[in-house]
Formats: sequence, structure tokens, C-alpha cells
Amino acid sequence: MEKIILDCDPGHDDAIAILLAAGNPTIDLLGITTVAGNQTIEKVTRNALAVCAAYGIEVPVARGAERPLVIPQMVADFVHGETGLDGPDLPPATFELDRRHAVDFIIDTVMSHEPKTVNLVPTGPFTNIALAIRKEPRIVERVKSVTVMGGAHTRGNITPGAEFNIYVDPEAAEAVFRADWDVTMVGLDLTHQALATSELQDRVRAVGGPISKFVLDLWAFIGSTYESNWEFAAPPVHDACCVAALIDPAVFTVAKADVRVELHGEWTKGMTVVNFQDAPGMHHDAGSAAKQTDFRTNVAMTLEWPRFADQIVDALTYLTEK
Ligand code: PIR
Ligand code: CA
Repeated sequence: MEKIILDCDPGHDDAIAILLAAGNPTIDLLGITTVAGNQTIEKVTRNALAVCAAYGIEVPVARGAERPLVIPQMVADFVHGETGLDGPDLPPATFELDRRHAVDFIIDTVMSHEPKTVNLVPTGPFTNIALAIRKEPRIVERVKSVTVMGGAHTRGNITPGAEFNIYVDPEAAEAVFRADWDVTMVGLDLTHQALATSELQDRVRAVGGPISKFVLDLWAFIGSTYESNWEFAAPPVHDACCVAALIDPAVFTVAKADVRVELHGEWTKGMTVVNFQDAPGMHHDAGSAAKQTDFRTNVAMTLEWPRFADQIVDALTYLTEK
């Protein structure tokens, strides 16, 4: 049983991460916090509440940061549409927001549970997590693990080198990677393997009912975006991969690396520079003794797609029969 706080910006794949977390009996979803990313904070918070209300997911939802730490806000309306969750028809959100700010919700929840029992799962820009570390530094040693969707070591999706969640708030991302806690980076290299193929869509269709329809409508919208923009045959389900690893760590392999976020590059701003521990000749920094390497981030490498697909189908079946 893993306790998690899902810090998200729904977002098509964030919505599926919510369903996977709520629909797996080994996950204890303590709460959902929202952050501006795919769309404005108003829209992504509305989406989180609407998904929870529509499918009976009774967990606290706390609204978080409306802009990045340092740089101006940007949204991904070119991917997720005007609402941030274009495609399905969602009834208006009838659930009420938690009264706390997301940052306070995260701090209160981590500090009120036993040490090393709460896992953080950021699947939007890391603004709330960075603010929480600043406001209550003791969460760093108290949290069990941090499994982030963000970064890449082969290619970006918003610039050639940078992945969106990191690019939107690189200073926050650097703070999260530098903090002394157990971080797993689930980047594009992994999530581009987590495709909602026609095989998976057929299995979801066979589940039947409103949740199955919701997920298929999400994939229809985002699938056509990925096809026309990037020639993907099927859309990636990025954010659900983080939850999948907390359900079953064997869903992907990891490699140890030192991860730095490029904050100043002309062509590389927001890129994660991933120095793998086992990369030949890469152990010693050329030049500066100040640049100590620290190979402690687990970087997700190879997905076991069938396990991932089973988890999705099982969770949607569970929620549908509940
Ligand atoms: C996905 C996202 C943003 C931009 C694109 N092109 C695709 C969102 C997803 O919700 C995921 O968390 C992350 N950001 C992937 O970059
Ligand atoms: Ca997201």
C-alpha cells in the first residue's frame, strides 16, 4: 500500500493518472493538488474537481501555484486545448475545493503522517513542490519518494532538448532534483513507450460504461493532436507512468544518474542534463571541482508495456464496477 499525493495539471494524461491512482487498491490517494501548466490554474483545478466528481473519487483537491517561481507562465493549449481537457464532455464540478493552498496541503499531509510513508507524484511543473521545500524544509527527509514526470535524455517535446514540465518552471525543477530525497525521473524517454495503442483502446472499450468512454474520448482528442503535430501512431500516457511505478516498480527499469537542469542555455534552457553513472569516461567533471557529481536520481529507462496496459485496464474495470 503506497500513500501518494498527486500534484498535477490535468491535462489528458494527468486525468488518467488520477483514474489509475483512484482505481488501484494498493494506492492510497491522500489528495490531489493542482498547479498551472497545461492550462491556467483555474482550468486545471476545475478539471481535477470535475473528474473526481464525475467518477466518485472522494479525495481532497487543493489548488496550487498560478505561475512559475521566476519566469512568466506558459500553457500547452496547442496540446490539451482551450479547457486543458478538450474532447470529453464533463459535467460541471460539484465537489468543493480543500480550503488549504496546495503547498500547505502537501506540508500538512507529509508532516502529519509517519516519516517515510508519503510519496509525492508531481506530473505538472514542479512549482508547488519547490515552494513546499522552501516553506517546510523538513518534508525533504520525511517524504518516502518523489516520482516526477518530467525531463528527457534523448529529446524534448517543447524545444529540441527540453520537456514541457521542466521548461515551464526550470528553477523549481532544479530545486527538486537538488534536494536530498529519493527522486525517480520519469521522462519522455520512458513515457513515449507508454502508448495508448489501438490494442489498449480496444481493451478499454470492452470495459464499457462512462469511465471507459471518458478515457476513449480523451485519447481520441490527444491522439489526433499527437498524430498531426508529431506523427505519433498513438498518444503517450505520460503521467500515468509515475503512478504505475508506485503500484509495481517492475513496470520499468531505472539507471542511476546525476540530473541537472539547464537554467541559462540559449538553445537548451529547461533541458535535463543526465549524467549516467555507468557512462564510460563521464565520472569526473572536466574542469571544475565545484561541480560535484551525485548519481542518485533513478532515471526510468525501459517500460514493460504489457504490465502498464494491464494496470490501466484493471483500474478502469475496478472504478466501473465499484
Ligand atoms: C504533454 C504535456 C505538455 C506538452 C506536450 N506536448 C505533451 C504535459 C503532460 O501532461 C505531461 O505531464 C508532460 N506535460 C509531458 O511533457
Ligand atoms: Ca501533466
